[in-house]
Amino acid sequence: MVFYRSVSLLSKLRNRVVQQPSLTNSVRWLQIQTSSDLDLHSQLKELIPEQQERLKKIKSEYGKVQLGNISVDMVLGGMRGMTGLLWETSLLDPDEGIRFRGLSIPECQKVLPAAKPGGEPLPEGLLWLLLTGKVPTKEQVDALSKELRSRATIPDHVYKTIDALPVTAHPMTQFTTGVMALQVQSEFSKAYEKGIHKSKYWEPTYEDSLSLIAQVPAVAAYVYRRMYKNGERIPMDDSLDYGGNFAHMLGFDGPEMQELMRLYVTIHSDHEGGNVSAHTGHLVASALSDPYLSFAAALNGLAGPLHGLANQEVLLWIKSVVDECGENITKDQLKDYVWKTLNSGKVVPGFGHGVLRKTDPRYMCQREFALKHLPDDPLFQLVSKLYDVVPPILTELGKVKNPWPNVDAHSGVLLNYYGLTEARYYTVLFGVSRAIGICSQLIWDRALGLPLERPKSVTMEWLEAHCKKAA
Ligand code: NMX
Ligand code: MLT
Repeated sequence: MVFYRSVSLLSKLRNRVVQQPSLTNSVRWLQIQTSSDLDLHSQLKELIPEQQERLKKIKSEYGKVQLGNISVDMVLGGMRGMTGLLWETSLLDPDEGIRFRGLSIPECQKVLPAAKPGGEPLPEGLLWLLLTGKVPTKEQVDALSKELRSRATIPDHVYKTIDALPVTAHPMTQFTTGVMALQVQSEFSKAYEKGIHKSKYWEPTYEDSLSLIAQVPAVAAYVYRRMYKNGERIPMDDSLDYGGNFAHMLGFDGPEMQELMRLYVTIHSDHEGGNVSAHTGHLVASALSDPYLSFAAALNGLAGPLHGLANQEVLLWIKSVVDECGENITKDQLKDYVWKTLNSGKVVPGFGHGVLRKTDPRYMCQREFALKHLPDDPLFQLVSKLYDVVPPILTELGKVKNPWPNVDAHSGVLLNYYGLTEARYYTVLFGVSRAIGICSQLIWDRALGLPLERPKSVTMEWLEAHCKKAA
């Protein structure tokens, strides 16, 4: 059934490609596969030479084509708008939002296999899509779920390493420490020590990446259980998929929470290459640091309040609104609270974006989930009121480029509704999800032989002298 629905949507997508040439490059890959191609590794092996040739051709034919001019504003403004990275797995449009290998979130919800008819996409399906550019069948996704389960055992030293930290340490510190402890098993670093040929780098990177993706939910769940549930670990359930198992190991077995986790992990996985976590992972990996080292570095960027920590900040902020004004706060009271936040020199968490200029589609699909499953929840209603109240205020400030909500504005109230109320933990969930996007691209980084990243920096003195000369 999922298969036939997918075929019909794919044919609609292909028709659209004819009308929108900009989509051609990513969607041209889309195929429905036969259920006999169950092995992801051999699929990749087949795809890599073709993509290596493609990159070679781009370099030789278009190497000198200009992609834009770099202005002083860009250098001083956090490199906004400066195209400087190759990132194959997803592309962000400022107005339309993210596309994973050419597919928008609503399209992924339609074509990626689900745990139940009409359900949310399975993150393993997204991993397959990101790695191969192809929409997997349910059989392929089931095979990948099984493979991830087979790689998910956590060595005992990882728990002991986390246990060495105070239980009050921030969950992101504990999680990243666990990821660093996993690094001792890196196949890539062992192979490099033995002198592996560069043409083979992608193979141990693939091994490390799949193992890392398989293991992060159990490490993350341990951090949660250690901090909030007396350290009682819940073993994996072999009958469950990736997202369902993650919810289960955290201690949530309700079917709606499992569906939420599948959606959550899918939509947080990848957001093209320039965001702080993805860019950090990519940069560190460009030194041929293995996937564990690179992903741990990415997590440290995700732990910042302007990036992934914003999901924690949003729920804490919403709870502070409720503490001060109650759940039935009026829009006028809410406006006053927003101004109070801004006037105290803080940002309104969950609003704004470095690239997006409209409401984040990841916000919208979480809103749809809430409308379906928890329309009467008071905190969801508060989030809806914020959607009306905050954008005009941020617009009035006159400097905010995007007044609309981002992904983090919504996730907390959904998790809170199902009993995952500990806001300080939320960024860890984001981190688990981001392993899928960052590691998928890392495999391609090594397969395509992408070089060490090393942009040029300049001093203010250099800028002054250069600009005077140019004036
Ligand atoms: N509340 C208050 N001020 C804001 C906000 C906001 N939500 N968003 C932007 N501004 C300010 C920003 O601080 C800057 O002020 P100043 O010139 O005084 O330094 C000015 O508006 C211009 O910033 P922009 O160019 O609009 O945004 P930028 O690309 O620099 O930053 C964010 C993007 C996401 C860091 C920023 O919008 C923000 O701080 N948002 C709140 C935190 C947040 O939700 N982060 C999560 C992003 C998504 N994620 O998961 O990573
Ligand atoms: C992300 O998902 O990484 C955030 O939306 C931030 C970004 O894209 O810059």
